[in-house]
Amino acid sequence: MPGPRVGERQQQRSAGDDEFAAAILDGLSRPHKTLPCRFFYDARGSELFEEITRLPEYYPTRTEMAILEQNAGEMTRTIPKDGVLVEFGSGSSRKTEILLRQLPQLSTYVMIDVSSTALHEAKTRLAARFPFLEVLPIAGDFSRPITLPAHLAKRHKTGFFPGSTIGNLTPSEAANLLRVFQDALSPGGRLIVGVDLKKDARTLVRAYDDAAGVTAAFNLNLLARINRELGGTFDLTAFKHKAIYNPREGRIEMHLQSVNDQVATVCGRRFRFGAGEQIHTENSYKYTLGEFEALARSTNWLPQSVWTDRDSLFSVHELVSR
Ligand code: AVJ
Repeated sequence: MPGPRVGERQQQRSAGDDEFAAAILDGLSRPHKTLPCRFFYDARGSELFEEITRLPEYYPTRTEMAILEQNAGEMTRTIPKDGVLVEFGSGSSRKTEILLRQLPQLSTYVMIDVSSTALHEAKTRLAARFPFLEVLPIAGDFSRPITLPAHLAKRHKTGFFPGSTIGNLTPSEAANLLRVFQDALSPGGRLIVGVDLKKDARTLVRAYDDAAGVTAAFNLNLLARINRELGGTFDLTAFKHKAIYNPREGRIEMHLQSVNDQVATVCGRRFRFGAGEQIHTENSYKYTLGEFEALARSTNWLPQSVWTDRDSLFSVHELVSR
């Protein structure tokens, strides 16, 4: 495959650009067009996601925060003094702070994130708030096998993976990720993981198709990003945001639907979209408590405790190594 052509408006190139271009061209070349949801989070996309977390319809963030606030003591009770907290995809580390407040003696917090800006900001804030805590940022993709610094090898490790990010993966990909975490946290690791729960389809769909149109803007920003970074020619007014609940798969799906027959160019390649044709941009899997526990057991984790809110909207699971 020829390398992506550098658009005239493109000023800077980095290693990530080629990966972005390759993934987009691959997704748009398939019979059922797809775009990977990990590319939602450029600067604008991250801003829009922050806005989503404050929407009245988007219950997961505030519900999970409340579950963490109410149960942080129990969640952290088995973490020893010289223990290590490892967060996968730490972002702003706001949820972690709830746990850290219960852990005045914790020695080390390892934060793994693709965004070095997010890592730097969070490290600065946490260093000021928790002066005795060793904060170790690791820039990278948490889904790749992770090697932690050698001095942590024998220390007890608790992984933290909130936000139901695990829901973006298919159940079999999620199982693989749980194995990657198990390897990174061994021997004797423990994992605190946030998982969105199955509930009525109406509540689910509204959380992904809000009245203010923020989720629509978030979804469409993917095309805007392709236009900005890959010299794309997508007409943003000719695609509509769709969110549906697929009960057979147990997932919310987001799509971008072409309003009419049209062509868009990306990296000098032309892609045709029929009227009504959809680009599948995200899956967000929902689990019952039992389904997630079974998934965890299939990977050798042992479900130990689970915390939910009174309306059973969201769950936080504690898994231990067996
Ligand atoms: C960050 C993956 C948990 O699936 O709820 C929010 C992303 N997409 N609204 C989710 C998202 C649309 C979110 N996660």
